[in-house]
Amino acid sequence: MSTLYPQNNATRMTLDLGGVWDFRFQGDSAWQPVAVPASYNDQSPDPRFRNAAGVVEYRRRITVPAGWKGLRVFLRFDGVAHSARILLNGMEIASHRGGFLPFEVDLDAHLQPGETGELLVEADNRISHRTLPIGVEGGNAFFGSDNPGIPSVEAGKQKQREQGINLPAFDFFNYTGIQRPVRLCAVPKAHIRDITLVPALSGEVRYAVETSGGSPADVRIQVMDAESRIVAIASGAEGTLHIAQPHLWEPWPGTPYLYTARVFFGDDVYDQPFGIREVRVEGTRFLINGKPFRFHGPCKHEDSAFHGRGMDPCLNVTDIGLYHWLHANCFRTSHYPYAEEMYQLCDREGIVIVDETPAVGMWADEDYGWGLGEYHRQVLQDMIARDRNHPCVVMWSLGNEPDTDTYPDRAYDYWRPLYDLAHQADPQNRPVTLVGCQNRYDRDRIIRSMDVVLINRYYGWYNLSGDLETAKFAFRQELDWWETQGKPVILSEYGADTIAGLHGAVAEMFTEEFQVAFYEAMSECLDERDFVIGEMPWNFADFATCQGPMRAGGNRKGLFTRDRRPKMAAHWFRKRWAEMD
Ligand code: BDP
Repeated sequence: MSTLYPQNNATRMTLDLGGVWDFRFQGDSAWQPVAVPASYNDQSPDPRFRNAAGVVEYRRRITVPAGWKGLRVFLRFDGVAHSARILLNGMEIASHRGGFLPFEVDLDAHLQPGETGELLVEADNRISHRTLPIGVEGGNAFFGSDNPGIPSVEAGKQKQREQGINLPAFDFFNYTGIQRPVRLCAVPKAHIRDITLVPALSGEVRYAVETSGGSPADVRIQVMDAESRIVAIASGAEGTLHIAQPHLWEPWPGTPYLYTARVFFGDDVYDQPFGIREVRVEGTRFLINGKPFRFHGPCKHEDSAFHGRGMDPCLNVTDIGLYHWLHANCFRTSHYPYAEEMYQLCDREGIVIVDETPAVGMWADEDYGWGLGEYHRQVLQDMIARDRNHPCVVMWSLGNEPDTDTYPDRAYDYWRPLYDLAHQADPQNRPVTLVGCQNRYDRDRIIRSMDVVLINRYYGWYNLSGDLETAKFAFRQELDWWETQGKPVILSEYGADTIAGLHGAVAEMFTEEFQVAFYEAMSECLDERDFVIGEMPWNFADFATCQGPMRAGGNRKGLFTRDRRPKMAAHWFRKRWAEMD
């Protein structure tokens, strides 16, 4: 399939199929309304919307415009979680595994211009040891110690398993459904399939264009600057463009200058935005355009009221506005690739992204024996293919917090080929990482072998709880060890659950004062170390999780509440990061 984001222009057309669709749980007879794109889970008070595991059905009618004769017509799904089967007039025409990356469904053989058909999308929200993210059956999935060994509790867990209950092995609500846009698209029969751009600071841009039909030699390409002036031209399917006195794409607060590569091929045309910037690791430095870059910005989730994980441009713009307000310059797409519109916005706004696969929950996978590898490779390749032209993406994350220390050699053998694959698959050869959880860092082999070491740490919260002086002592001890490794390190998660409005003259856990004290303590340790090149507090905003004894209405580690009101810690970071600009 083509990885190009759908475009409307002189030769390409898209019809947005967003709106209210018919919806039902498979096996039900009645249909009810559900909005697309959005997670369905919060759209009804019926508890099945939040809890049921299995297949749901979405239905609507689609008509291919009569004027689209002679074109290639297809559907483009930006993300259906976690897997989808697509039926037209009762016949299966496609299926797709994985909820966070796009897929296309060709309609040419099924629906002619002028014809109408019934489109049915089956979405399956079940998660297991064979999906990414990972699910487990029964018990208290994310919150480990659920009274193991007690006969009556074990009997209860067995009963849950028999009921097919599946629970996330990860700490965010298992939002699902048609969460991203669906479009009906038309492109010329002979068309541009793919565009790869590899810019260098000199202004040389290597390019490759993949085409379908026609003769690839007929490709022409024009680069336009931000004022739409043509600054370079070339022809042929592969080659090099030369831009004189190039403007660089710089992270915020610099200028994230964007060029557009306009590609012509027969009747087709496609505008691919790009930025000129280089990313490199040198010693313990992370260089963007040759200058040391310090990452500072909270990790995110795609999460909000009503929409769940649904793509919401208003929310994206609001969030990135708050990143500017915070003087933040980055985030990690914890714990899955986000909707493409967010990367477009970050290209434009100069916010740097660490792009992560949905490989989360693999702490339950300590022996790596479930045969996920092939699928994991596919997801990694698809993510890189989708996102490789974005200047905002500066690093790939293979996954979050797998178990890497129970069997360090097996973990190494599982993750190292993925690391190599990421380097091979990315024409820009960005640095690659795997995010490590708080484990036996002295036993683990794989995390320390990454280009940049990303570690999640909860000193003072999950361990040494509330005792920030000792937390600092312990964290410093670990940092002493990392210092001997000679790698750049980013603290990629650290945080404290905080109930907005809960205060205390003494800074105790869950108060806003404690959250500030926690970040003060951790920052003190970070600021002493040159090899620490970034800090990514957990999390930007409070977010929904599955139920559990440690989650009061979700995860409360946000610097902002779920409706994006700043807690004291947001103000604290705003001051700290303003000084780093
Ligand atoms: C880390 C996970 C993250 C959780 C966080 C927490 O990477 O997904 O939400 O802990 O417990 O282990 O708040």
